[in-house]
Amino acid sequence: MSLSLGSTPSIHDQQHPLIQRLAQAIEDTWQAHLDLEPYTLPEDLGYVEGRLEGERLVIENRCYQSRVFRKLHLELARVGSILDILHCVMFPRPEYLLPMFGTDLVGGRGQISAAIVDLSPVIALPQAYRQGMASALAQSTFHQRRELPAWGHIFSEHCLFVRPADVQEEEQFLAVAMAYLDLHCRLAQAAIPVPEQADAILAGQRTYCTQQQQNDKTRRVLEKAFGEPWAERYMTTVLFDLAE
Ligand code: BLA
Repeated sequence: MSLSLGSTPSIHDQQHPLIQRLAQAIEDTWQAHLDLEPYTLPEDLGYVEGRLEGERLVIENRCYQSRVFRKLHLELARVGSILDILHCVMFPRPEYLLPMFGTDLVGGRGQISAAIVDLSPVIALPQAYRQGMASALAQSTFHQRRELPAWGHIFSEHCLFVRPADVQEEEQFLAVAMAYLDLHCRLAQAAIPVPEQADAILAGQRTYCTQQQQNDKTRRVLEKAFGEPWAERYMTTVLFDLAE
C-alpha cells in the first residue's frame, strides 16, 4: 500500500465522457441553485493516491455545504485506465425532510457498467418528488435495467439503475440524473425546516448510510488499494458518514 496526499492536476479530463459531463453538470447545478460554502474533509482526504494491482488509484473529492445541505460530496476516482468512477451524495441537514440524492457511475475500458441515480426517501418521499421523478423517468427507455443488491431496499421506486447500451442511453441517463438533481435543488431551496422531526430524519439518514456501507463492490476496490482499516474509515467518514 502506498498513500500520498497533496495537490496534482485533476483526473477529470481523462475520465469517461459521461463521467466528465455528469460531474460538470452537478457542479454547475450546485453553483446555480445553492449558496455553497467549503466543507472540510477529515485529515485532508481530499486527494488520495494508492496502487491497485499494479495500477495507480487516484481519488479526488470536492465537498461543499450550504444552508440546506450539511454536506455536498462529489468524488471522482480512477484506477489506471481500467476503472473510472463518479460518486455523489447530497446530505440534507436533519431539520429538513428531504430525500438523499445519490448517483454512482462505474466504468472501465470505455464502457459504463453501472449507472445509478436516485432520490432516496429517509421517511417517505414527498408527493412533489414522486411526481417529478415519475415524469422524468417516463421519457426514457433502457435495454438493460440492472437488479439492485439486497442492501438496496433504501432506494425509491423511481431509482434508475442501468448498464447503458450505447451513447443514446448514456444521454438518457444523463437527462434523468439532471432532472432529479434539478428537481431536488428547487424543492430543497423552498423546503421549510421541521426541527421537531430531526430525530426521525436523522434515523432515516443513518439507515441509508449503514446500508450503503454494505456495498462490497466499493469496499473491495478500496480494501485492495489501501487495506481494510483505511477502507472502513473512508466508507464511514467520507463516503457515508453519519451526522451527530
Ligand atoms: C456498484 N461501485 C459499484 C461497482 C464498483 C463500485 C466497482 C461495481 C460495478 C458494476 O457492478 O458494474 C465502486 N463506487 C465504487 C467506488 C466508489 C464508488 C470504489 O462510489 C468510491 C470510491 N454507490 C454509491 C452511491 C450509490 C451507489 C451514492 O456510492 C447509489 C446512489 C450504488 N454502486 C451502487 C450500486 C452498485 C454499485 C447499487 C451495484 C452493486 C451490486 O450490484 O452489488
